[in-house]
Amino acid sequence: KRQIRNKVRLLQDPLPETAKSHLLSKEIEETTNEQFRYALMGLGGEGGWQLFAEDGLMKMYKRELEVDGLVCDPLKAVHVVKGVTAREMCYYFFAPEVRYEWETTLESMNVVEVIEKDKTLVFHQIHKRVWPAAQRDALFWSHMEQMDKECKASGDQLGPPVSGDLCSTWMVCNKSCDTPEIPVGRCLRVFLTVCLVGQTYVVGDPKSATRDKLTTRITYCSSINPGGWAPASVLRSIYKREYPKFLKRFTLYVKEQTENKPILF
Ligand code: 18C
Repeated sequence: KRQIRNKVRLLQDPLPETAKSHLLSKEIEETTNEQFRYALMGLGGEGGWQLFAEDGLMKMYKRELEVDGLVCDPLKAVHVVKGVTAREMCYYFFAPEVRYEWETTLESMNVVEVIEKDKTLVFHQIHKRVWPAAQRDALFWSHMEQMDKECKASGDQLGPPVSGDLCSTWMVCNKSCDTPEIPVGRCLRVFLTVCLVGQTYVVGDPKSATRDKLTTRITYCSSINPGGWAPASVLRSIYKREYPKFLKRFTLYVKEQTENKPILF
């Protein structure tokens, strides 16, 4: 009898916010911590990372990987951006209000669940179609968190040396999920694991710092399974064009948005 009552409750009433957050919270915490360690891991050794794009301080690496004949090359990119903080970078990467302003692959984007306001959301996105492949959509949770505690434990630093002391670390982690149920329609659903880690270095006292004293080191990692047929050559050329375009556009966008605003540490 209780089982039936529970079923009725699940079908008729939305779960309270805390209960919903509980269902995914373990996966979110574990994936976020795992992606954080993965992001800060070096690029040398047996990882097999190949540099495929470079522009000033931005460097992008990939590993060639095919799963069931589909190109799923993992990507790791590092960049150094002056005048912005890690928290600002993460805020603009996470916030649905501004996504259309920097994300050029979008056709539509909706927040389909609020797990925790301003911290953990579930997004459904439909991306622009690339001929001759089918259009893609993505359903994923996105979680933003300050990572300072763990940062102290890691000695790894990717990219060129920067001046100042490390004073704050933030990250956003995005990962595909299968709830709430959103029909795929005519799209093929991609499976993604993406993270953006920012580490802010400050010269002098952070309390009195001006933007010229700030540098943020960014590490962006992405692993996308296209979820169905797509020609390898088309995919690799999209990859080569879209990732550098995204990171350059996004970092420039955050610089422009923040330059006349108070610093958000
Ligand atoms: O991380 C980024 N954005 C976040 C917020 O949107 C989020 C999104 C992840 C992107 C999912 C990619 C979905 C497929 C995209 C289709 C390609 C559209 C190209 C349109 C060109 C006009 O984490 C920034 C993401 C930067 C995206 C770079 C492109 C990734 C290419 C991956 C290819 C896999 C999809 C297969 C498409 C098949 C086409 C032949």
